[in-house]
Amino acid sequence: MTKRYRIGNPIPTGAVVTELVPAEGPLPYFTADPAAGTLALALNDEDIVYGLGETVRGINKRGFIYVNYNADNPHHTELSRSLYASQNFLIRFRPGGKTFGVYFDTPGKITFDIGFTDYGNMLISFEDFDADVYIFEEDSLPGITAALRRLTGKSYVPPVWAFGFGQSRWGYRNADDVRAIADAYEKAGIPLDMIYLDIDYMEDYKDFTVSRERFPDFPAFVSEMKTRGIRLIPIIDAGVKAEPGYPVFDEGTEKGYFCKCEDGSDFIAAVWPGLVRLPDVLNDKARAWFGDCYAPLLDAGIEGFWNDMNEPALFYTPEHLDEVYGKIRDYEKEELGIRSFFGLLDCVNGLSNNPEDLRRFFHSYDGRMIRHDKVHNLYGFYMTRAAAEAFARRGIADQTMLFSRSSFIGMHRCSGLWTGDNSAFFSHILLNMQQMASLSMTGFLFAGADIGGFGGDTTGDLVLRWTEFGIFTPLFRNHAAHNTRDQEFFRFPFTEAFKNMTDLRYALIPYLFRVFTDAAEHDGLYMQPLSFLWPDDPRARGTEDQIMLGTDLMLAPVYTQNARGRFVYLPEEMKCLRLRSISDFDEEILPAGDHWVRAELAEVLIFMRKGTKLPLHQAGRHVSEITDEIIHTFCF
Ligand code: MIG
Repeated sequence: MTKRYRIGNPIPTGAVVTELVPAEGPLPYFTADPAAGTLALALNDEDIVYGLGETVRGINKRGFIYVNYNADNPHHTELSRSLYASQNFLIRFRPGGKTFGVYFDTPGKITFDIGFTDYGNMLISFEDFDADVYIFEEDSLPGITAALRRLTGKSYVPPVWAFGFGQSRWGYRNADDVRAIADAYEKAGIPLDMIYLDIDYMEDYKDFTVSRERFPDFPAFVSEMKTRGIRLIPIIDAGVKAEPGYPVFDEGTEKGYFCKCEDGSDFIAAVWPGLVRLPDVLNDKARAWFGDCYAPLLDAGIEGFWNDMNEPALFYTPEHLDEVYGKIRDYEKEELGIRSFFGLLDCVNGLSNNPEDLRRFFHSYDGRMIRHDKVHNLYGFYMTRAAAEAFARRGIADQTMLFSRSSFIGMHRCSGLWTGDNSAFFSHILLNMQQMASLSMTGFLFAGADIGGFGGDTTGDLVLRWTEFGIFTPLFRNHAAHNTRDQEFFRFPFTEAFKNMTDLRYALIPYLFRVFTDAAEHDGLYMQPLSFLWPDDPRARGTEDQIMLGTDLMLAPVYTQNARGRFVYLPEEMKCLRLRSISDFDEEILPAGDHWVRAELAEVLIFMRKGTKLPLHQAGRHVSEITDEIIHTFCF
């Protein structure tokens, strides 16, 4: 059963699709302190807290403090409280007791102190104490996540080719760079369905433009690549370059579709294109207009997009820059002591993504002008919704792949996400796995991380180990930042192993896509923690580095360097597959309990539950070449 309780007068978010009449009586479970703007919940020794989607740390969120306030955080570590997404959903899992879920429907900042200050207490603080609070009471953990989905809508299903492998890199500059990548993959015999175009494809970083110099005949190039079985996936940024004569800027300005300052003038910020305006995607008309701006790229044959910088990320605002210059001049007047040196450093470092800047602009939303920080967490969702709605108007929503960096519950209906700028850390393989579980809980099934790591110089073994997990994530993309070491699969001495893993992915796509569409259709999970299936097994409840794919397979990725295997806990008897390729593997039935399982660098582990059939299909170098023919079926 799901009940709604209203606190104050929340600004609508668009997350909920099933309207419920607010329940009578006080909010259960929590102790509210309206003066402090907090809700408190006691946690006992056994309690586990799940949810929050894309956040750092474990699947069990207990013991840390998270701030849901979407943030561009390219250097995130275990200490980062905010990432690109806000999924305000939690489950208090009380083994043997009353378990419930809760969703806080409000577009502003929320702080979740989940036993960080006091391990026995969860304290949720709202910047504005206005929210619709939904309480889910069901008799299982998957029942609770299904109830969230009934409230907020079914999950997005991309076209099947979106399950193919995509190669990306910030640094492919022109058509020849892209051709060279396609050639190298072809030569290595590694399947490839997509090459991503990062910001350098644009003319001066202007959204919806393509550089004529670097892509002389773009539509012809799109179709040339398509003939080779490869789709080009361009990036779209939130900021629109301020340049008279650029139609998107001119039209948006003329129609008043950009975010405004308090005095009614257009808000100005700076991102890659230099000075930009932000489309007011929260406004229905502006959103329809911005969505229609994708048309020229669709007309050129593009069938998929990734939306970036939509927290929104702001390098600086001219207004704040002036203040900083002023302060620097003040510092200049005195002799620079160590204190003032750090003051100076802070004030310069505070230029980007400054919280003050988020209070400088307004949206025309819900029939009034609303200051951005009050609805901050909605921006990425609504930018992406702009595109999805435009695709729906064209009748191509189900043929178009769409995913976004920033997100909020509700966006799961029309788009997927990637988890933003991770790093070439082995620990980020583990983070990827843990985030996948939490994201599935909140309805985001089409998700994945930058395989190999976005920031930093990766190593070949890291890319391979990460790929051995990535072949199971719906979004399967290798991506890296500019000025980092090349990390395409063909760059490393063990190219063969990458080919084998990617071939395995393709042979598994029919199975994986079926698990995915089943989860989407029945409000289930694509990946889930072991406790969702074995809630009464204390060892399964504590397992943070193994994950269920659907309900029948268990994954236990290797996420430490130089490991030649790992410990695995089996809640029941399972069949362990150790695969080097689609035709080279061994199988072993293992009893319930603890095992050290060998997994050499080029080997991936899959554990099957009893009664499972896992088919490998005849595949090729593209998703379109996968046939109904089954080359092998693993059975247990
Ligand atoms: O300021 O477009 O997360 O995937 O390669 C960085 C360049 C902007 C951030 C994205 C990343 C992308 C990069 N972008």
